[in-house]
Parts: sequence; structure tokens; C-alpha cells
Amino acid sequence: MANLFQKISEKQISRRTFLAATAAGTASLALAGCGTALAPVGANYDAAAINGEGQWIPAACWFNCGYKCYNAALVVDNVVVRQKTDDTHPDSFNNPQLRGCLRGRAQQQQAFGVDRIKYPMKRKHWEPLTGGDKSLRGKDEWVRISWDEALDYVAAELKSAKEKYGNSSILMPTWGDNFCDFYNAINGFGGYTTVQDTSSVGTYLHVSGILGILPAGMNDANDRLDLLKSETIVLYGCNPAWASAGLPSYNLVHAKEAGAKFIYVGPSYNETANLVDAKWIQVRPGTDTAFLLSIAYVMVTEDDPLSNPIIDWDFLNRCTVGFDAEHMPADAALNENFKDYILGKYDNQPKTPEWASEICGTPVQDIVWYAKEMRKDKKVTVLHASAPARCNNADDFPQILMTVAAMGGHFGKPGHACGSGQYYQSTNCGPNLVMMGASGAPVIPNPCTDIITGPELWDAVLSGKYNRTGPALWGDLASVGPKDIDIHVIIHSWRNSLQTTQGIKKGIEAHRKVDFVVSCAYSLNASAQYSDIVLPIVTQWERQSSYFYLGFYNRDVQFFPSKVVEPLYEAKSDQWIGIELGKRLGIDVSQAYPLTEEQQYLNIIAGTTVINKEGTDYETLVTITEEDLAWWASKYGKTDGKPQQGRIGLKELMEQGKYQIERHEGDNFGNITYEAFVKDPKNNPLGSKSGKFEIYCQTKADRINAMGRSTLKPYPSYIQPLNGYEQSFKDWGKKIKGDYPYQVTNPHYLRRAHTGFDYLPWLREAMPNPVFISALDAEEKGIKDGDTVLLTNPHGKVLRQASVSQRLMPGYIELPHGTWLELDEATGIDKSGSDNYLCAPITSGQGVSGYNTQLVNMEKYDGAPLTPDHLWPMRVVKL
Ligand SMILES: Nc1nc2c(c(=O)[nH]1)N[C@H]1C(S)=C(S)[C@@H](COP(=O)(O)OP(=O)(O)OC[C@H]3O[C@@H](n4cnc5c(=O)[nH]c(N)nc54)[C@H](O)[C@@H]3O)O[C@H]1N2
Ligand SMILES: Nc1nc2c(c(=O)[nH]1)N[C@H]1C(S)=C(S)[C@@H](COP(=O)(O)OP(=O)(O)OC[C@H]3O[C@@H](n4cnc5c(=O)[nH]c(N)nc54)[C@H](O)[C@@H]3O)O[C@H]1N2
Ligand code: SF4
Ligand SMILES: [Mo]
Repeated sequence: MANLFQKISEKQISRRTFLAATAAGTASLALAGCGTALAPVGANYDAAAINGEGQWIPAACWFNCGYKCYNAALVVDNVVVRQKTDDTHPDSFNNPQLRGCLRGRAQQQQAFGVDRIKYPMKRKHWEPLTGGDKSLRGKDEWVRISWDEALDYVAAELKSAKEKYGNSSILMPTWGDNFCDFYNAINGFGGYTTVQDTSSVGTYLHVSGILGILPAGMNDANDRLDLLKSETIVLYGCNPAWASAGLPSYNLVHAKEAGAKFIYVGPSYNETANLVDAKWIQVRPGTDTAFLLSIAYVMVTEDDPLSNPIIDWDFLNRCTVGFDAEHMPADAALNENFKDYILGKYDNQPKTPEWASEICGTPVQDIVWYAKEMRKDKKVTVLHASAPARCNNADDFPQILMTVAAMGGHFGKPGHACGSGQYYQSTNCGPNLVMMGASGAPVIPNPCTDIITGPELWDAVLSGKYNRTGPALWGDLASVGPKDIDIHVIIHSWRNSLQTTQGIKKGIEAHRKVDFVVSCAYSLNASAQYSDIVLPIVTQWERQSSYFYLGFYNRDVQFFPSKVVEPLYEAKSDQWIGIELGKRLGIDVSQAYPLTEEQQYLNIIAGTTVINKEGTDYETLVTITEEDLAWWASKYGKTDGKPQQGRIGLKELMEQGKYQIERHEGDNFGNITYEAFVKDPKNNPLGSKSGKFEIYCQTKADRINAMGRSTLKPYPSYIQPLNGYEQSFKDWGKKIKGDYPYQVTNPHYLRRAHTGFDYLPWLREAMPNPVFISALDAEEKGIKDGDTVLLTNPHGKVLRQASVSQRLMPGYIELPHGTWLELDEATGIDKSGSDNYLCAPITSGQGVSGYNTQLVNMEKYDGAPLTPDHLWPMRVVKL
């Protein structure tokens, strides 16, 4: 192998030949430990880069990473030799460069990593239609097979399952039918059982629209120029420095320079809080509703319209229902209201700061201070993530956060907002200024109606029963209830559900129970590892097509990446797989896949519109000439299109790779969410039944209670979380801790996007993925920084190195989300620190994925200490 590398360095073979050669013998390349990438960015490629060889191509950065930025790749001979981020124009606040994070800049290792799955493969001891020795799933060897064999096998398994047990025996955990073109084949074949997971948005999923706030509680704060007008910015359980890497931190720093004071509310002083020097209001995970109820109590009891005006009564009266007995909605079935609840009328427990403090750990004086900071004469923006809503029994968190903001009148006015600070629109909410067109591809709906709630998934596979509560999301309460389910096939595509769903131990059992498991994957993630057949897919650098996250981000911009390199090895696109599988399943693929991927992308580009100068309407963005169409067809194959007139030529746009609107104060593009409603609620009603913010929401209680897991009040009230702080005690009254005394949550960690990127050695080295523990707990347990610690609970055991810090509340642990399972079945210990190995596969209320209400025990590990992750061998498949 050393010879091959020598040859490359001596440039005796071209890089294309290098790839071809390694394609035949990559396993030995990796085994010889020759590096971590097939085409390392190193000395040999410097020459090419320095000599100005190759071409810079705007490149996709497509993972579910929380933001979107500009990235480009320098390509020499089908190899990416360099990457860079946005240098397309000078940087300014009005027209910022959209610079990428460390993950985007490491995509080269993703595409060219030695661990790429290169060929279709099957498990050595797998047998068609029986599964062979199923107990070997996860630890078997792999055998290379041809695409024809692989697709024939998959089709035969699907046909057999359909014939014997019906389509609902095929499970495919997805984010929706229009997510990935692969699904049209399965839907055309009769569909599959799907999963409803509240994952990202937690309890916002079921309550947002009906309360009056925007769907999923997303994209509903003001835009980034308005942020500069706020006096107080609350980061409520919100960490854009990690979870929306890219522009948001820059926007926050500008707001700080413009004079805003920051507050951070949560169990740890995170990177964003640190960046803007926020005042830390400590709140234990899962207890935010208690905290905010006491804020409302202080606001009510301290308010005096003349001497101490805190509450915006005009706002409450005009824009909300259910605050007090005088403002109840017409459909109220319960003669109770929010104000009397917090004053203790119904349960003899006023929601005082002292009451809350015992639960949420916030000092009483901080509760009183925060309540006063929410006063109506302050310009307050509350930017929340959904981390506090990703807790068991947090169904009322969205409503109480909304209620407190409404009490201060912090909606729909310049400098005032309460909305999402997470995800793609973080710090810049509002309608897109550049809107993507449609691909024209059909979405075949899923005829199968079985829909399992995420945390109950593996139990359903194992027990054959589940509680079908998904339809309540669209108000169909009649069909909610217990149901039988008989899963025989699991398909993993576009998700890594074995790793990202609670209860990995049960997940493995479920994988070993069913007849057949197939995965589409780049590298051997947990879902692929426990499969019978793995199909290699191209990265989005290897195809000229739209990608899912296109269109969902920062309203100022749209990105237009191009194919960077030709497909590596035998990897294929999802659509190709869909077509080839579809043919074998006997569906009409010309109906399911009438358009090539390149055609769909051209349609999207041609249909893209941009806001006009007046900010009143959208106009066509791209000018396309006959010559452009010929150019596109010559590069990407036969495509149809018509010439059109817009602002920028097709070629120029594709070279530029993005179209960004420069903003300035006073332009016509600003956004104040809910502004029209707040000015004139009657003529601009919200999506709730009353048309107002519902502090009393009958629909919320009716829908969620119909699922059979809770008895919520229509107004926000505190319900003790499953596996929350209170349950960490054996005796709450005497404050005696139980067997699992620590609370743990799973921050979204900058080394990866969920499980994506986690296997790239550069990133492993840059971010070691420790478990974060408080200095006080560390001292009590004799744990020093860097020590290996063991976290245990009834669901699993994991190891990680401790990062000891003053930034966490005592009793609280952060175990970063999304590692790659490294399970030793003999000891039952996962040394990668998988969050979902510890997360209980249970749920509450609306069926929330309550990742952030989990309990564990922690000890210093007395076995061999962990070595750093970046020194672990990469998961290279030997074929
Ligand atoms: N304990 C715990 N669990 C959690 C969370 C938590 O905080 N704690 N967070 C939850 C949240 S918010 C989310 S959103 C989920 C994410 O859960 P998943 O969606 O299961 O996680 P990812 O790792 O993003 O998986 C996406 C997969 O799609 C693959 N992929 C990427 N591009 C393509 C493509 O073009 N085609 C195909 N076929 N595949 C592609 C990637 O390689 C990756 O394997 O995890 C949830 N799980
Ligand atoms: N680097 C990176 N970024 C990502 C992702 C990723 O995997 N990696 N995933 C993306 C996706 S799909 C999603 S959904 C988003 C998630 O984005 P977020 O919800 O913002 O992410 P988290 O890191 O889970 O939580 C943010 C903060 O909430 C705090 N917190 C946790 N529990 C509670 C609680 O109960 N109450 C309060 N008040 N605070 C709490 C944590 O301490 C943490 O600092 O991130 C996106 N961005
Ligand atoms: S924030 Fe996301 S899109 Fe931006 S560079 Fe990082 S991984 Fe890529
Ligand atoms: Mo998410």
C-alpha cells in the first residue's frame, strides 16, 4: 500500500486511476492504516491547488445540521482537493458572508472517507426469506453482491411480506413521504408503516397551530434587523452557537453591540450564553413550566397599572382568550381560568417563586428579577429552542412560554417577539425573500395508515401492539386508539433510526426479531450495521439534484450547489434505487419517476422567485436562454425547459452558487411576525379556534387527552415529568435521592449533525465528545477532568470522558446527542456514549420524544480508560 501512496505522490498515476485502483482494493488500503481518506488533502494535492489546477464548484452541505451556509469544493480530476466557504463578496452585517462551520469544511472526508460503503453487500449468514441466523445481525461479516442481486433480494422480501402480512408489515421510519424520492416506489407498491416522532420540535408538534402560534412553533420571531431593536433578548434553552452554526451567532453579537442585554434560561451556561455574556437563569431540565408559572404569578401579583405596570392588559384583552374569568373562549368546557390557577384557587397551591424554586432549582430572587424583566415597557425578544419541549409531560411548555410573553405584550411589535431561535431561521424569521420553485416530481401518498409514535416504536415491533395516536395531529380523534401491528421488514433510508430513537437495546432486539432489514447508507451507521443488506448511496456531492433542506433556511438567501464529482464506486442515488426497485416490485416507474433528477433541479431553479423591490410580490429570479438550456443538457443529459426572463442568468447563478438579498434598515423586506394580528386581531385572526392566542385552549386538552396518556387542563399547568427531577428522589419530602440521581439531556453537538459527520476523524479530533458534568458532582464523586465515567440506568450503560465544568447545575449531566454505537454485548457497555442507549423508550401526553427528561447514575469507571475517539479505527467494511 505504501507503494501506491508513493506512486501518487510521485504523480505516476492520475488521481482518477488512484480512485479506480483503490476502488478495487480499498479494504486493504484501510487495513494498512494508510490514512483516513481515499484522496487525502495533503502535500500531493497542494501542488494542484497551488498551481491553480481544477475548478471551484459550489457544493451542497446537506445534513440536518440546524443551518445552511455557502461551501465550495476545489475539484481536480474528480477529487476534491480543497474546500472553502463564502468569499463571494465582502462581509458586512447587511450582506454577510454565509460562512460554514467545521463540519461543512470537513465534507471532503465524508465523500472520500475510507469508510464509504462502496458496493451493495449482504450479511454472510443471511438467508433469503428466512433471515438466516438473525442473532448475528450487528456482528456478522459482509459479502459483496451485485446491484442486481441486491435489488432482487430486497424486492423478493417486500413482495413476500406484502403477500403474507400486508403492507403494514413493512416499517420505514421517515420524516414524511415527500422527503426522499426513494419512497415513491414503496408507496406505489402499497405503502408502509411509518413513525410519528415529535423529535425536533417536541411538544410544539401538536399544540402550536391550535394555540395560535405558527405551526411547529417555527419561524415566528422577527427578522435579524429587528433583533437589533430589542433591549432584552432571552435565549430560552437555545444554543445557536452549536445548533445553528453559521450566521445566527453573528446576528446575536450585532444585537449585543446595538445594546441588547442577554438572558440565558437553562440547566447549563452554553456556548451562546457565553458568547453574548448572558445572565444565567438556572432551570433544571423538564421543569420550565413550573418556572414560567411562577413568573406569571409574580407578574400578576406585582403588577399595578399605575405605580408598577408590568402586564400589558390591553394586549391580553385584545389578543388572547382564557387569561381570566372575564375572557373565556366560547368553546370552554371547564369553568377554570389561568389566572385563578396560578393564584391557587383550584389546588390550594399558589404558583409562588418558592413553590417553583424547589422544583426548578432557580433562586427565588432570579424568578422575581426575570418576571420584572418581562415587563411591558421593555422591548423583549424571547428566542426559544424546542429543547425544553423535548421533555416528558412538557405538553404545556409552548402555551406557558406564549402566555408569559403575551402578558408582557411581547408579540408583533418592533423589538418585541417570542418565537423560535433554533434551526434554519434562527435569529432571522419571516417569509423567504427568495423562494424555491417546485421540482414537478409527483409525491405518491402512502396508502398505509399505520403510524407508530417514536418512543413506542421498538416496543410495537416486539409486542405486536401499539397506541395509534398520530391522527390526533390533524384532529382525527375517532381513529385514535390501541391497534395490532405485525412488522416483518424494516427499511432504513434517510434516517438512522436505530441510533436516533429511544431504547437502543430494544431496538436491537426488534432488529433481530424481524424477517428482513435493509439500509441505504454512506458508511456503516448503527442501522446499516444491524441490517441484512446495505445499499451504497451517493453523497449529494455526487449528484446534480435538489436536496431536501433546500429552501428551508435563512430568509435572505437560497443556495444553488452543483454536482461536485462523479459517483464514487458503485454508489447510486435514491431515485435510481427507487426506479430499479420499483421495476422489480411491478409498479409503473414512468408514473412514479417521470423526471430525471437533473430535470427536477432545473425545474426548481426555473421556478425560483425573488421578492420585488417594493416588497409586495415575487418575480422570476433566473433568466434562461436557449443557449443555457443547451449548456445544461450538455452537462446533465436531456432536459426540457423554456426560455424565461429574470434577474440573473442561469450560468452566473450556478457559478455563484447562491442568491442573497442585501438588507438594510428601512428596506421593504423587514418582518415582524404577528404584526397584522396584533394591530387588528378581528381582521387578521390567528389559526386557533378563537382566532387569538389561546391561554385557555379546549382543543389542546381534547386532542391530547384523547390519546390516553394524560389529563391536561386546557390552560398551562404543571405536571411532574416522567423521569424528571422529582423522580430522581426516593423520598421527595425528605429529599433522599434514588438509584438514578442525575438528570441528563442530549445537547446537539457541533461535531456532528445527529449521527451525520460523527465518523470523520478530523471532527473527532477537533471535538472529543466528552460527557459534561458539574464541578460539584465531580468533586463529590472523585472524578477529575478527563477521567472515564460510567453512566448507567435500567436501559443501558455508556462510557465517556468527563469534562468537568462550573457551567452546569449540580445534579445535571450533558451527554451529547448522536454518537455511533460501539456496543460490547458481553458487558452491555457502549463506549461511544449513545444518548439513546440511556433514553427510556417511554412517552407521555402527545407522545413526545422526551429525550431531555432522563435519569442516570454516574460513577468513575474502574476499567481501562477510554482512548480518544479520533484514534479508534474507522468502520471500514472488509469485503
Ligand atoms: N436521545 C436523543 N435522540 C434524538 C435527539 C436528541 O436530542 N436526543 N434528537 C432528535 C432529533 S431533533 C432529530 S431531528 C433526530 C434525527 O434522526 P435521524 O434523521 O435518524 O438522524 P440522522 O443522523 O440525521 O440521519 C439521517 C441519515 O440520512 C442519511 N442521509 C443523508 N443524506 C442522504 C441522502 O441523500 N439519501 C439518503 N438515503 N440518506 C441520506 C445520513 O447519512 C444519515 O444516516 O434525532 C432525534 N433523536
Ligand atoms: N451541531 C448540531 N446542530 C444541530 C443539530 C445537530 O445534530 N448538531 N441538529 C439540528 C436539529 S434537527 C435540531 S431539532 C436542533 C435542536 O436545537 P436545540 O433544541 O437548540 O438543541 P439542544 O442542544 O438540544 O438544546 C439547546 C439547549 O437547551 C438546553 N436544554 C436542554 N433541556 C432543557 C430544558 O428542559 N429546559 C431548558 N430551559 N433548557 C434545556 C441545553 O442545555 C442546550 O444548551 O439542532 C439542530 N442543529
Ligand atoms: S452549519 Fe450546516 S450547512 Fe453550515 S457548514 Fe455547518 S454543517 Fe454545513
Ligand atoms: Mo431535529
